[in-house]
Amino acid sequence: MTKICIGCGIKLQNTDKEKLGFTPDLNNPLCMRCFKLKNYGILLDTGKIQDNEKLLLSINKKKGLVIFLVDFLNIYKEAIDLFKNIKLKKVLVITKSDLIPKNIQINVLVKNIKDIYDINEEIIVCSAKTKYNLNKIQELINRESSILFTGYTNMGKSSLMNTLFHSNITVSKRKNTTQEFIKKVIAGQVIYDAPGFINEYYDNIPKNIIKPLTYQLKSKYYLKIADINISFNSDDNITIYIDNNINVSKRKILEKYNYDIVVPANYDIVIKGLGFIKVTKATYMYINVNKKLIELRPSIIGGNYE
Ligand SMILES: Nc1nc2c(ncn2[C@@H]2O[C@H](COP(=O)(O)OP(=O)(O)OP(=O)(O)O)[C@@H](O)[C@H]2O)c(=O)[nH]1
Ligand SMILES: [Mg+2]
Repeated sequence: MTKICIGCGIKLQNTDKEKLGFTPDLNNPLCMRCFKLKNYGILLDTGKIQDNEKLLLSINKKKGLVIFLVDFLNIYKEAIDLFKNIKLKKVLVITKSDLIPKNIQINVLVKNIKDIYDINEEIIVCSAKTKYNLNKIQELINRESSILFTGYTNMGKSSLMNTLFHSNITVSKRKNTTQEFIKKVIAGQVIYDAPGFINEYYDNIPKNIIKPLTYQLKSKYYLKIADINISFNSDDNITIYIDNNINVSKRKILEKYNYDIVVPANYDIVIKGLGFIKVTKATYMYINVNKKLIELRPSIIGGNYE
């Protein structure tokens, strides 16, 4: 009988150390990759890279309710488009609510996201870590015979599965942790954890609540955020929502940039995978990252929508 790794869903094998699914003993519940990831945080192998199109097709072939996860810092058009491309009954879950700054009103945030991205489905904000609102997720689940958790990699699908169903799926800050669909049958109910969709954006997982950083910018200054240089042509207060472990510094005179764009008042500049910057006054922005990594949107934090 085929044995499956309980950590990532891959087929176990004891013949080739170099290949995925290896374990020296087929009686082990975990493949070597999960064993090392879980116990030592060591990544032996990046794992199978998912094909987003195929993944979407297999999800759309399933039945029941889809729970699509996205965290507060990773809300951007591609993620929402992916959600919209799911043909089954679905809810959008904003996870890791423990990271959301205290000044943000959750109901305002949800309303803004619905309006800006034109979402008709229910949105639930929750945290696997603090268990905030997990009762709401549980209520939805109780009404269904089949449930599937999906979303981009690292959004916390497996963490939520583990908290809700006391399962032992491998969770890590590395991309692609879950390798295959993991099926659980609990009291006749079928529950799937899915491998994450992949992207090539920044990859950052904050550990603690985000403290917004406000800067009073003068046009001759620029900000260095991780490896990103960004400057504006107006004097304004901007607020940055990113992991507070990322270095942010104010510097003089921006030498190089490769993208410039007009940013309307009360807009967010989303840096995909990292977070976003809210500007209050209309401005011109100069930035040294690839255009693909940037999205502009009306601010999800108050602003016009307050
Ligand atoms: N602060 C916080 N971190 C969380 C929460 N849920 C998950 N995480 C962290 O997010 C990271 C990714 O979690 P996973 O559960 O492995 O994410 P996944 O969506 O299953 O990822 P893939 O299997 O790669 O698709 C880990 O570092 C978790 O500790 C949460 O509610 N709060
Ligand atoms: Mg997972």
